[in-house]
Amino acid sequence: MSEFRGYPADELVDDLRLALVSRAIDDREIAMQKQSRVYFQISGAGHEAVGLALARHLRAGYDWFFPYYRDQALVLGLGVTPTEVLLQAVGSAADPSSGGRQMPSHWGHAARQIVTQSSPTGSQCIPAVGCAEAGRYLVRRPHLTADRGASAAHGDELTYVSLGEGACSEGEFWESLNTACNLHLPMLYVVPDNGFAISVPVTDQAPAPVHELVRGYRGLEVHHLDGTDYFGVRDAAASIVAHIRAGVGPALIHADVVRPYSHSAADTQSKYRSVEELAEEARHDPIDRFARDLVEGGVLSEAEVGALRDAARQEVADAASAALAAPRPDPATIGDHLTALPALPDPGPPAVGTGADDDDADAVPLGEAIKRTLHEAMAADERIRVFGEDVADAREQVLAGVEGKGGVFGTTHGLQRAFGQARCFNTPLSEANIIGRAVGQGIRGLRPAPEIQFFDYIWPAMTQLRSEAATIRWRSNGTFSCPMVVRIPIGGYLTGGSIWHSQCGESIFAHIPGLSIAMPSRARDAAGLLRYAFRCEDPVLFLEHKHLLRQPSTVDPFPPEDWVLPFGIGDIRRPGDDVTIVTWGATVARSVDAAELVAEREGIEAEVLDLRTILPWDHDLVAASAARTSRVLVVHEDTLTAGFGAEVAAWVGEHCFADLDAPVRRIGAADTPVAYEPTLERAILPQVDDIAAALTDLAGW
Ligand SMILES: Cc1ncc(C[n+]2csc(CCOP(=O)(O)OP(=O)(O)O)c2C)c(N)n1
Ligand SMILES: [Mg+2]
Repeated sequence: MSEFRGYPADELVDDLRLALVSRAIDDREIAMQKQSRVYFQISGAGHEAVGLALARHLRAGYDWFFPYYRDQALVLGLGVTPTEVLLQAVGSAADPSSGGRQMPSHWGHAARQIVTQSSPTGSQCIPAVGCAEAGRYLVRRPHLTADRGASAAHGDELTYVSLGEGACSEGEFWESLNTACNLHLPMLYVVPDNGFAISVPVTDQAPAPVHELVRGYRGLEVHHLDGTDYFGVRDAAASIVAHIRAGVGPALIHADVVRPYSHSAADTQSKYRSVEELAEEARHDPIDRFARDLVEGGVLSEAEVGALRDAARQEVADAASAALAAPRPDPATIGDHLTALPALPDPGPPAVGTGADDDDADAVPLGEAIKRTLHEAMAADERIRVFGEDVADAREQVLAGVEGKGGVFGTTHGLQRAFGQARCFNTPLSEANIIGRAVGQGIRGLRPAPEIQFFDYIWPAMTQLRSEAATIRWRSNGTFSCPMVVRIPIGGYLTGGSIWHSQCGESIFAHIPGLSIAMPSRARDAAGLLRYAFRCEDPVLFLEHKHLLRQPSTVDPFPPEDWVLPFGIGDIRRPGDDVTIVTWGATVARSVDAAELVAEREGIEAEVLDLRTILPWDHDLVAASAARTSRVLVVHEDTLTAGFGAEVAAWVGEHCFADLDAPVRRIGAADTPVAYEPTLERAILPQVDDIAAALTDLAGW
């Protein structure tokens, strides 16, 4: 028989074969885990039919994929081999998805555009949105693919994302739907519903099935399917996928499936599911049903199904042997692929001058320097897109008659007017949405520049920053990266800023491998560092101190366009031989003032070092200064306990001990939030007098 139910018989047989291979991989991994040759296991059992039926409508290396860990059959359908799957399970260096860094079933395959997967349930949804919108942007700008290394885009490509019914309780799923529907993005959401999230039944997740819950999302095509029925899914998916490829908008498939195996190797489902329930579920196994359909339809005999099953087991056994024989990762490589910062020389001071110069017609404060640099960078590189809350100027229909908003601090003013709404646009009020979309766009080779309106409100984006953006290069063993320049107004000294508009907290991000963090204190450096940030292939947090945006202490001649300041190069803001102050951000000017005060009052000459970037930071500059002064004071605005000063102090203690004549001192904010009333704010944040007193004390040792 050459055809059955409208499909070529060889395709059907091949899909049954892949389903059996997928199940055989689960069984083999479980056995290998018992032998300690695999260190974790999570199965795709019960989800095979839906994955393979969908794979027939999807195109590896053309569409983009953000799968869930139970999508083993789907990725096999997309051409990932059993050996590749098992290379990850055994943790081999040859594992194409992570080189032994990620646990099994964390898919990733660059050539097939299967994007490296993380573990937080639901966090894949918003990057998938970013990927889809990047495709729309790139298909209109093919020169960015040809000349700038962005990924190729196709007018009818789609982005696949899947998640379990349990993960649908995560807010990021809903935040992603907002944008998928609002922008009519070509996205296929697949929710295989096996009734459980580990042991939690779906009835504990939500008041209604997900296909009912999403009804308010205008423009979302919603389907509820039996995910154990290969033919039903394959039939329905034809028109669903055609709808998406036609550009009409996103679709969601809610597919009922089963979970014949426990959640993972760490779970025993007989602890919370009855014998009868499990037996009933076994009767709905999608592979048995598929095989039965093919036998009843005369495509295969029972014996042929048996032979396919045996062959699948043998193929997987051979793949397991190959995986076990493959090379182990080298512990010396653990630090590879964290970031790949471009190597550029220290440019020294710019030719136009180095100090504050209010008379210079081209002298600008920090905020203006950032704004100008954004204009300059966007004019030079069409991959850059600026987005966030309030960053646009105004609706296009009123733009000609109004001044334009351009951010709550005016830093992005005029970008929409100059470059159009495709390049500078507002987002929903959702920080995870902002950063997650940047992740997806960065993966496609764009240079997203998302803005978080206030550092105080960055926390909803923490999963996207820490678990997605910062880990993508490392977890994919260098196969994927997600460049982005996240601009974030930060800090206090605002007189009235209070808890919710004064937070610092850069130390929290300094604890995240994979990020870079810049925190300039003057206009010149802001321009040079921002230019460098846009040359980076990895996520950068660009911290713009709110108090400094218009401060005279930050004013510099605007440096020429080729003055690019690499990260990790500190600056001597005031030379001195008696005490070294290590600082950054808003406490640089306060430290310089304190140094002047004690110089005049007591003849103590303090050297003030501005780190300018804290990840990476300039160890050499600090060590050289400490060797001369023998006394080190670290000053920062962030709260004292576990502030970044603790890191600097510990490093100096460890590496410069022989040079020191006094203990390393630290000054930071009181370990409290920042208060609203000005005398309270002053008492909480480090002041010039606090720094001066510490200098006097240190110089006396
Ligand atoms: C944010 C987050 N919380 C918790 C976990 C631990 N965890 C892993 S899988 C899982 C259940 C997911 O259930 P569901 O989405 O229904 O997918 P299924 O395993 O049933 O396919 C949980 C709680 C996680 N990985 N991420
Ligand atoms: Mg589930």
